[in-house]
Amino acid sequence: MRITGARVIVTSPGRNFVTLKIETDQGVYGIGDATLNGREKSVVAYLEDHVIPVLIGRDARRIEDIWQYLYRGAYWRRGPVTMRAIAAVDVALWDIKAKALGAPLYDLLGGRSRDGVLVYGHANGSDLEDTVEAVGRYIDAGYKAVRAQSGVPGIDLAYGVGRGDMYYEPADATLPTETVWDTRKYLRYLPTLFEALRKEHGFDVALLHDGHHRMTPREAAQLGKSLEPYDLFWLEDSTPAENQEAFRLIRQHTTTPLAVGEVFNTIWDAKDLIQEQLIDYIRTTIVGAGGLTHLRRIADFASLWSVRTGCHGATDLSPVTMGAALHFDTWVPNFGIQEYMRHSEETDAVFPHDYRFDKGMLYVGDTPGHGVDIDEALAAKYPYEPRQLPVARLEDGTMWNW
Ligand code: GCO
Ligand code: MG
Repeated sequence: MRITGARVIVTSPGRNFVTLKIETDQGVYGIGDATLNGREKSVVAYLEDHVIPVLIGRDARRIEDIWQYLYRGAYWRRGPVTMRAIAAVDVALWDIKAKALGAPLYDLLGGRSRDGVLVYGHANGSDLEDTVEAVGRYIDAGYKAVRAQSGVPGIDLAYGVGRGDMYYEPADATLPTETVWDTRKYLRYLPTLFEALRKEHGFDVALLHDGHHRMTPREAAQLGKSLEPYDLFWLEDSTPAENQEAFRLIRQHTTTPLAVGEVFNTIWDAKDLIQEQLIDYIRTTIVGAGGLTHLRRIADFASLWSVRTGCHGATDLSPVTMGAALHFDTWVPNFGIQEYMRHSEETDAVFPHDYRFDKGMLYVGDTPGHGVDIDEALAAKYPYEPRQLPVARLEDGTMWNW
């Protein structure tokens, strides 16, 4: 089965998405997501200039060999741009193989390990009361797990807050929005938020929180400790993880479960975190970490150390990644949870898909492949719109982590 063509489709039905479509001489095609939020065009160029030319004529069934060719052959390894381009090719090829065999993708991975996939939604509020209500709306909508982000008293504009409920979108402007940050205010406030959440909603619902790389390891340890009475499902990205050892300090001081990895690209970013059992959940996902071929490797390695998966699933990952991730989640033995931010209706229409939400779970259907397609005529009606992610500064103007 020869690859006869490959094209990049950029569309912006509410937000930007980059999609790779690979065609074969047997009429079967596959699609993969290559979206890198705020840096979309760099992946488009990488695919068009350096990847597509070497794909033409190759045997589409040789997924592993093509992965190794693109990874080793580039010489310049890893990085978000390279690994997203490889992910797009990899997912499109898995899609093709599964379609050609007439099987849903999870069957090629090893078959179903579960009926449905536990997901968590994003509740955002501008203050404590607002956030307690927002979490309530998710519980009413059937969610069993909810991530709670809240405005912090005394901080004007912080991450993930008060910009719409179900359709939160951080890439909100042509040039980066500047947000303000103060960790001491946040550390004082957050336990009061989770105390109120547990008081109002009880302990059955799983609650999660994202620190978005804002704390030092010591501060993260303090936060984890102060949240212990509220039984979090996880505390995510409490500190940056370029230095994997940083998590040792956090781990020594708290039993709050730790999750990290949405910005990781390969197993090398997570190796020490996993094998030293410094985290509980690994957040790498298909589009971020080189596709199913590499994510599967990370998950298998993680399973040796009782680390479970918790794939990134924000709206900047297209429905193509969501569909492929759900097939992965349906199979992976050490599954933890899947992030699920609903896409807009415009996005859903451009990417018809075979997955559905019911009572806090997502279910994939039995359509051959990963079950997500692209309506190219509709996609063409939404031209690219430059958008960038925000940045954060401390109150004195110092640049901080976002
Ligand atoms: C999450 C993330 C996102 C990111 C976004 C960046 O946990 O879902 O932190 O909200 O900020 O994916 O593009
Ligand atoms: Mg996050």
